[in-house]
Amino acid sequence: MRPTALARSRFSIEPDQLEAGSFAAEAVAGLTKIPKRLPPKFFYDSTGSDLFERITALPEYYPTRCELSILRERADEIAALIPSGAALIEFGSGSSMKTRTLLDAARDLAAYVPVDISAEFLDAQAANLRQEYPSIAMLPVAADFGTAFYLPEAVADMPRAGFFPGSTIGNLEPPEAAVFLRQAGKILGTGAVFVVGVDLIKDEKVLNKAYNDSAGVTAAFNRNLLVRMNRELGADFDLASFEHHAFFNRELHRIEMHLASLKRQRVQVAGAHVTFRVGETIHTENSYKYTIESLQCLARSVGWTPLNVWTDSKKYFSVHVLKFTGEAVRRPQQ
Ligand code: SAH
Ligand code: AVI
Repeated sequence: MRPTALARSRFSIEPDQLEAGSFAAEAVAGLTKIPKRLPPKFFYDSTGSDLFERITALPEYYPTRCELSILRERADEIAALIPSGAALIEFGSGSSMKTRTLLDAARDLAAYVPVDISAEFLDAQAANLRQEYPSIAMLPVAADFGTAFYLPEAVADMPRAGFFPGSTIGNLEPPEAAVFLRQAGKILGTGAVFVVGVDLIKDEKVLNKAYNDSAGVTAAFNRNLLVRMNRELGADFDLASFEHHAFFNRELHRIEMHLASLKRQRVQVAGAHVTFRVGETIHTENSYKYTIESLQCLARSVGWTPLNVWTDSKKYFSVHVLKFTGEAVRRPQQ
C-alpha cells in the first residue's frame, strides 16, 4: 500500500517536463520531497541579494563584522601570499565589500573574477568596482559555483588565488563542501592559496539571535523564496501563512532555516500542486558551524594544506589560508 505521507503531495505535471537544474525543476523536486526542501542558492535574486546586504548590517548578525575585522588586520599578510600579476577568483562575491580590503592591499593584482549566481546584482557591483579600481581587470562570471563553469579567457595564463568569505561554505552540506573545495583546487591550480571565511561553533544564544533578528530582515530574506516562486514560477503562496523558523541544531552543529505553514493548504508551483499540513515546513537553509580543526580536516581530505588561520577577538569567526597541494587539472575548467 502507498504510504499516506507520499499521498499528501499531488502533481499535475511530470517533473521531466521541466528543464533539468532550472529553478522550476529544483523547486518542484524539493517541494515533493519529504521533508520539503529548497536549495539556499535560490534566495539570491536581486531582492535576495539586497536583503542579504541588510542582514550584514544587523546588530545581531556578527559574522560580517567579525570577518571584516580579521581581514582588515591581516590584509597585508594575505596580499603577500598572492603572486604578482595574479587573478583573484571569488566564489559567491555578493557586494564584494570584504574583497576591497584585499584589492587595496594586493596592489599588483591583474584581475578580479567575482563569481555569483545573482546575475543582475553581480553586474551592478562589477560596474562600481571598475570605477574604483581602474587598473584591475574586473571580469564577473554569473554562474552556480556548484556546477562546472568557465573562467574568462583573459585569466587562462595568470596565476590564481581564491577567496570564499562569508561562511558561504557553511551553506553546503559537508560532503558538498568537500566536493566544492576539491573543484576549487582544480580551478585555482596546484600551489594556489585559498582564503576561506568560516563561522565557528559558539554559544547557542548568539547563534539563534543572529538568525532571528528583531527587525525581521532574516524572516523577509527567507520569505523572499516564496515571493520569487510566485513571480517566476506562477506560484500562489500566501505569504502571511508561512512563518520564519530558525534554530541551532546542536547535534548537527548547524543553524536550520525553515518556512512553516500556519495552516493546512494547497499551493500551486510551476503547474504542480503541493499540499501542506499545519506546521509542516520547507527546509530552506542550513548554515553549518565548524571548529578550526574540523574545517582543516575537511580541507586536508581534498588536497588543501592549511597554512594559517586567524580568529577575531571573541573567537566567533575564522579566516583560513589554505594551499592546494592536490592534483590540479586546469584546462577543462577554462
Ligand atoms: N561573499 C559575500 C556574500 C556572501 S552571501 C560576503 O561575504 O559578504 C552568499 C553569496 O553567494 C551571495 O552573493 C549569493 O548570491 C552567492 N551564492 C550562493 N550560492 C551560490 C552558488 N551556488 N553559486 C554562485 N553564487 C552563489
Ligand atoms: C551567506 N550565508 C553564509 C549566510 C549564513 O549566515 O548562512 C546566509 C544567511 N542566512 C540567514 N542569514 C544569513
